Amino acid sequence: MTQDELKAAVADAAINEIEPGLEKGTVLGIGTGSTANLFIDRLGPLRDRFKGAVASSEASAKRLEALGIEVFELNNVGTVPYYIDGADEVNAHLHMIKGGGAALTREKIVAACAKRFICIADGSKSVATLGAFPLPVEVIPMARSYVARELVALGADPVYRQGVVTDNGNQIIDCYDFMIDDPVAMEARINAIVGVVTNGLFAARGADVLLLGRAEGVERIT
Ligand code: ABF
Repeated sequence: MTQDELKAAVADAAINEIEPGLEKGTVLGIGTGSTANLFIDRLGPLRDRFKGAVASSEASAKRLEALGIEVFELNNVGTVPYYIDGADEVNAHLHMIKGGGAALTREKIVAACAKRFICIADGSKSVATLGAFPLPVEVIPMARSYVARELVALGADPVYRQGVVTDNGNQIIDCYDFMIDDPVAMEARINAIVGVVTNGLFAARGADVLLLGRAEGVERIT
């Protein structure tokens, strides 16, 4: 199977996971990226079965609206029963690196408001130790150099992601050569640097369910 076919398989599996719980008043939390896009596309035909969605990016909001799915502001919704999103890497504890698409902060906020986080990923995203994928850190622009120096002190090789402005008007630093043995501690440590908005470690609040696409089928890990 190709990577795209594996992504499609986990998007189907996520629909199966949430469909029994859909009610007229349900507002879903929806992520960002190519795997999340395949999930969004499958929600279109179900749009009359639930109320709408909260999106973790402007791009996902547009895609949802194009399918006739109403997009709500998180502040007007409170909690969502499910947050469905992809990942750049995921380990056996369902800790993740996210933010390759620069949407990490909104993703983390919607995830924080979700009763269940369903991570959908093809098998290539499964790793023993997080960090081969460069860890994104969203920073307030004027703090970029300071934060980069602090990241060097933590052992990372920080690289400014040129030309990228987040939906929040901030910048992204990617941390290379940074294998992460304790994702919960490192997430907190990086977030404590002044000028960091958030980092792409999703460990303090990891996923509750991982739907992992493998050639032999979709593995469901909790
Ligand atoms: C979002 O999309 C991000 O957190 C992650 O960076 C990315 C995964 O993208 P894809 O599904 O395209 O691999 O979930």
